[in-house]
Amino acid sequence: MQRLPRRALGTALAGIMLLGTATACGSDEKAGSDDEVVTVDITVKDGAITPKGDRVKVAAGQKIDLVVTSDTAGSLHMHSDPEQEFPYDVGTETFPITIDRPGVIEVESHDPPQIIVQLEVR
Ligand SMILES: [Cu+2]
Repeated sequence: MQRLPRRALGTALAGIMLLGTATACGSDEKAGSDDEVVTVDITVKDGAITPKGDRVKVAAGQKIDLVVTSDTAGSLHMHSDPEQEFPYDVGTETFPITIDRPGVIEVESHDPPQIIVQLEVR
């Protein structure tokens, strides 16, 4: 007659332990800032480009999306090593880039001549 209650208690304890394990797993989420993508929005409209030389801080190796929305075709020029050019068309285009070395990298336009953003890489 005593065996039945003991089994019931064992089952109840096992159930609590399973619940504890599930909760621990569910709360194990990481938020790493270096894994985040930095988005730089660039607008070309009526011959004017914005931003006009803003500094954007990024980490070396961080993913950066240059998102260009333009009403005319043109190209961006990035003064990295090697230099890179990003031709864009009318509409919105995304250029994913990463910069491995610390320093200040300028993204500019040559027509009209203008520094758009300075990527401060640390
Ligand atoms: Cu240039």
